[in-house]
Amino acid sequence: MEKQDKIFKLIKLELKRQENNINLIASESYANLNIIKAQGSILTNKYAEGYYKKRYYAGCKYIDKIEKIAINRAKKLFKADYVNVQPHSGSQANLAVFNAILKPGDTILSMKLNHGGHLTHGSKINISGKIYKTKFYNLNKKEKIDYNKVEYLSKKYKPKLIIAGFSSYSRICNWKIFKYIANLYKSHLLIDMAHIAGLVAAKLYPNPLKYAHIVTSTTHKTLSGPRGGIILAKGDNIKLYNKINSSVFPGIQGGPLMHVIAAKAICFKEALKNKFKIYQKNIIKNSKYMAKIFIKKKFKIVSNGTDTHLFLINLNNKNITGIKAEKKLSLANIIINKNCIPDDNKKPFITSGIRIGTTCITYRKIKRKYIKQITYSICEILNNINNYKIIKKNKKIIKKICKKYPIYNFN
Ligand code: DSN
Repeated sequence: MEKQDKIFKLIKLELKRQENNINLIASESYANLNIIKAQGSILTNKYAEGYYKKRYYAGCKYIDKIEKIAINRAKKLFKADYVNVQPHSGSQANLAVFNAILKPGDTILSMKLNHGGHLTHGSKINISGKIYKTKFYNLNKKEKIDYNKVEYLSKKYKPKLIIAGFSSYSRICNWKIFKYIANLYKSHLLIDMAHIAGLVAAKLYPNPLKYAHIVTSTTHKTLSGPRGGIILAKGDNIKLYNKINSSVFPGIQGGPLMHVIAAKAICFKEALKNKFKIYQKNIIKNSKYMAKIFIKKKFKIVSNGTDTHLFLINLNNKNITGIKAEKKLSLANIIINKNCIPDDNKKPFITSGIRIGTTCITYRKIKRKYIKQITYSICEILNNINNYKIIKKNKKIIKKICKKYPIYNFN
């Protein structure tokens, strides 16, 4: 008998790791088994470059149907008039939009990376910052978006594109103001809702489709689908939508990943259900609850709280770096990520903060008393960062909670 590829052994070990750890990474989620089934299906065999009924390959009869269903479900879910489900990731979705509406050297205005923005929004170390000029707005002293600065920079630099959206901002963003500023200075407005797409789908965060010319997203964060990207818009700007379609293919991508598009379709259907709304509501409830405990225990929360699935802890008053916190917590099976805080004086690989997200613990339906325990464990470890006895004690507690709340219930 042929020996099984060791990759399968590693997948099993990764499953065990996921089951035995409390995951508080704000950009991750667990996809349900139907999504995983579609993503692991024979659809991976099929080339389908092009779009519905206009493909560069034969044999796309069922592929066309699948992509159409995915698009229609996404339209219904987000109240969109235009959807492209082909971007392989959120980064590809953003790049496709830039490629459709900007010329090299044009100016983008976006949120500063260490104030909560994203690499693909014009950072120097990303292709977006190499092709386009970028100006950055920031948070104000209260650690909320400085809309005056957005206006000031828009007036000064007349950016061709303004980007709203973030990967570590915990508050409700006022899309209306962004729209007002974009209209005033004749900029395109792109809203990247990757982190909050699930909350938007559940109507718990203002829908950016009403305000932006174009919206991009991933499908695997709060939305809890397969890894991938989407582009959406509202209105009848067919010229713009055609430009975006050609920018995705043949502009920056080749064949769409049809197994992922099928999984996206399943995810959109799930997100239309009432139980998804309850799930998203609980994500926010749990996030607010944890943030409150941290504040009570004298931890400093950036923006002084949260309206969403995530929040940042500024560890400067505890004299710990983000990387140290990340490492020590992971020894107790608690997985978080180090994260820059506004105007961090430490490098992104060290950082002065950590980011906490509650999508995964909510998916596991972990009860409040255990969420309290997880938060207490984090506080105890961070307050006794070099005490291995405390780490060991909490690891036991965390493993028990994980066992009580399995993710997949495989046997
Ligand atoms: N890397 C993701 C995050 O962690 O927020 C965004 O792409």
